[in-house]
Amino acid sequence: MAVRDLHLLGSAVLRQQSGPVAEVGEETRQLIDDLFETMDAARGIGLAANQVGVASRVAVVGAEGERLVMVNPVITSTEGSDRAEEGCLSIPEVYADVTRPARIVLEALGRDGQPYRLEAEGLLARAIQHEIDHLDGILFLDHLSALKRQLLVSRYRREHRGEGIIKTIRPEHARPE
Ligand code: K1U
Ligand code: ZN
Repeated sequence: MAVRDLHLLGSAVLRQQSGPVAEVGEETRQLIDDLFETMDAARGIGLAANQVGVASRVAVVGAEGERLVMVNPVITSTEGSDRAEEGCLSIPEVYADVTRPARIVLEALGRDGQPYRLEAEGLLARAIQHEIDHLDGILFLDHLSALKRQLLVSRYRREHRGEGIIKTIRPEHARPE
């Protein structure tokens, strides 16, 4: 397993539509394991493959006691509406309230390649939606008004000037064992 570098705002892969996984083989299982390791090292609650530069429909979520693997995930139904704060490992130190469906039904393949169905709400539902957005090239900023988005992006660019679009997760950012 390995902690992979994170792609940050400005990297083209974050705006790409990720392609479906044809078969869950060794390469995909390695990617899944690395996504969990990178998510944990970066102290996130989710991570999509394109955030580590791989444009495949694979993402992981670690929230509310669940460790979810999502390969080719699809949200098949939604209900209600909920507003809460989100952040993104690809846009460090930027947070904003985002409105999303409150309850969802997810269908995806797991690490073993078997299909599963999951009903989710709360932070788990939010994180699942955030990660599936990533696979479609959508960032949480896209859910905000144009004015709010421009404000946050300008501030982010000012505060992270010259830092580049790839971030190596350094050990001091890692979760203690
Ligand atoms: O995909 C990512 O960029 C990871 C992202 C997932 C996420 C956070 C918040 C709501 C929905 C999805 C993060 O893990 S950001 C860091 C974080 O742990 C966090 C930030 C704000 C609220 C809750 C958690
Ligand atoms: Zn994100």
